[in-house]
Amino acid sequence: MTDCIFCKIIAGEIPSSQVYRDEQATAFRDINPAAPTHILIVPNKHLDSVNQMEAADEPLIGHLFSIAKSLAAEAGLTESGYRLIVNTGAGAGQTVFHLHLHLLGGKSMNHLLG
Ligand code: DGP
Repeated sequence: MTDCIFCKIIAGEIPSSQVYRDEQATAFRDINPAAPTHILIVPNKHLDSVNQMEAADEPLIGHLFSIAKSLAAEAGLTESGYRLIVNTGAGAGQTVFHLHLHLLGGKSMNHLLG
């Protein structure tokens, strides 16, 4: 999508602190980190949100979680813990409408969501 900021990051048109890339997905550091480790893991193909995913996207979405697991391990978070968040819809706090998985860790987090 031409007006999607994450599509532009994936295309290299907007700089980002990229930490992972493969044929299906890209991961980069959040511009406004909410924790010492705050990485966004995004599919390279545009999906507005989970609402737009179809059954055929299940392997892709699962792949995002596998990347999150690996990046969490690289960041030393496997034992200390980390949080994965997928905001879906403006009412849930989604501000960028390109599906993304937040990987947050490196600080103590409360059980309840804010
Ligand atoms: P959400 O609220 O779930 O849609 O999260 C969107 C996140 O995207 C938010 O934490 C800030 C981040 N973000 C927005 N614009 C940019 C950008 O241009 N670069 C990077 N690296 N992150 C961005």
